[in-house]
Amino acid sequence: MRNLYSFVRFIPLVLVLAVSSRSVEASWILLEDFEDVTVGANLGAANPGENFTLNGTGSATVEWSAWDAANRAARLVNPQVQLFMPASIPQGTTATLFYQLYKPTGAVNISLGMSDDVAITDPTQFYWFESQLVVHSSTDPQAFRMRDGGTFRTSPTNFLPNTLYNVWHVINNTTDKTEMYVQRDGIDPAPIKLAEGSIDSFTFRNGVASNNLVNLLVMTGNSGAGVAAHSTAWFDNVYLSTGENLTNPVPEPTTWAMLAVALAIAGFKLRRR
Ligand SMILES: [Ca+2]
Ligand SMILES: [Ca+2]
Ligand SMILES: [Ca+2]
Ligand SMILES: [Ca+2]
Repeated sequence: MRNLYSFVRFIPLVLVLAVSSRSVEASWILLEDFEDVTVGANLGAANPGENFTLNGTGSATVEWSAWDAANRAARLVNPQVQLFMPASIPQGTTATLFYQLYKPTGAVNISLGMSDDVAITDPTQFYWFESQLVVHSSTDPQAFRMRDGGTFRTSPTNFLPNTLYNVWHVINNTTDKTEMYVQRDGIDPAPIKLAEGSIDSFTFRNGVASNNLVNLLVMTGNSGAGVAAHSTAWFDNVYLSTGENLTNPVPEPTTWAMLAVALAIAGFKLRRR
């Protein structure tokens, strides 16, 4: 009883340390952070720890990330990667898709978003997308582009190399439109809304339909002139939230560090009794 009491006494300390850092909104659901996947493993090959299906002729593996040597992330190497996993945004609802995106120096061709197709097959085609953020220009720096029905919109905001980005798609599956935001992690004070001029809301790639979005979809290609056949792009920390949610769901390392310190103190005090 005495041990239990002494442990319970430290719970307020743990809580204070936890909330003193960024609080994570409860509405986020983690789809994948790759932390439970073996480093070097191929994604999509019925790999324990993730739910992706992999098509195409490129490689997609889990590696220690280029921006944080203690973090695992997906590394996609062209010529052609098509990865998808179940993620649900029912017809008539709004949800927010979050992920982190990174590339080394050099032009890439990568698209991320959501599909209404259950069975996604031909990795040379991009018509599987509904909500779609694209980086595929041949010059570096590369602009973020937003698929808007049958056309691409171009943002003045660039996808800079060697920089970790937080990305949000606010997806309205009533109007079948997406609003997109990016933020350089630890640099931009707030998410930047992607727009071409006054156009900042983008119709699903195949137009309006009364159906559910059912898959998260990530694709690379080498179709853009200047995009190296073996260019590399990374993504990580895929989350989904109901409604519009522009908070950052990724736990800050300091949160876990402080929690660990608090629990260690509590455990040490327990052992001394
Ligand atoms: Ca990770
Ligand atoms: Ca996992
Ligand atoms: Ca479709
Ligand atoms: Ca719809």
